[in-house]
Amino acid sequence: MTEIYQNYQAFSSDVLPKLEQVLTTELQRSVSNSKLRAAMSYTLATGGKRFRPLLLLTIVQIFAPQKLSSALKPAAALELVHTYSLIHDDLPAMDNDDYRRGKLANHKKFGEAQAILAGDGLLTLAFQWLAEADLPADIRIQLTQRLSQAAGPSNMVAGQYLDISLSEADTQKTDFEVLQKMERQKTGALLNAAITMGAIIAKVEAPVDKLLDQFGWQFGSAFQIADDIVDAKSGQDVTEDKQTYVSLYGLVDAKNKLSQQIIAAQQTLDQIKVAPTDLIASFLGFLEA
Ligand code: GRG
Repeated sequence: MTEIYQNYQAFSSDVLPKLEQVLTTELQRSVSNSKLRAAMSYTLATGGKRFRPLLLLTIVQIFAPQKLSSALKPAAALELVHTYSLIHDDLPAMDNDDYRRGKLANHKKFGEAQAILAGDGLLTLAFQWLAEADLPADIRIQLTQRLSQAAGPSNMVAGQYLDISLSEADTQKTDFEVLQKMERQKTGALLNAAITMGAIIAKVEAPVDKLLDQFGWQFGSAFQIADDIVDAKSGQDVTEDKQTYVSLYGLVDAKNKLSQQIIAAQQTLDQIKVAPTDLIASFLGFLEA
């Protein structure tokens, strides 16, 4: 029987253990080298919020709850890509961070070459899991297209490339458009993919699919501003030459921008009349500063 959830809390506490189960058992099944598997599962298991898979599963729950169990593997694939990006982002050649989520970064725990390979393994495995998902072939092709487009050289990789170029450039301030493009590619695209992959699985039709796509970008933008505000409040990234919404506008204006983005995203959801969107609107609550 398909569950009807009263609120986001009830939904996530039911679905999260199922997602964790898929991540653990599928990783065990897919990676035979136990040392490589340990390096891959280390960052996967160290306290991520699982935002992206939860977004995907929430969309499926709203529009096609009977497909929730077959959406678990694509949702897990999304978390693999996110985890790879964090491992590679922490490397000395990139952001050079020794810690992630309060624990040693992957390369500090396992060594640099091992961390590169753990990231490579996670990224590649994500597409294996998409190909293996218990979904029709046309849906699996669409999911593959969407995830590779979001994670690859037209979005996340390009965003990271631009970020590194900006950090290395000897200029004072990045202008707003460049910062927005970088963050849209680097962070927004994968969050948008979480929502639109959910819509693909649930076979959401026009015009609602377009509204969800729009919501995905708005959510991604709000997420990034919220992340910059959290970093600034905790003293991270403010002394470096890194450009963020806070370094560009100051804390007060960044908070105003965040509020505007949250309102715009909620207005997009309000246009979706075919299904109640409260579960997905709950995600906006997590971003409020
Ligand atoms: C290496 C190609 C490549 C890309 C890396 C995503 C990314 C690009 C870098 C991460 C840098 C960063 C901290 C960006 C800000 C937004 C972001 C992705 C925050 C972390 O996401 P959360 O809050 O993380 O969902 P958890 O820890 O909950 O999984």
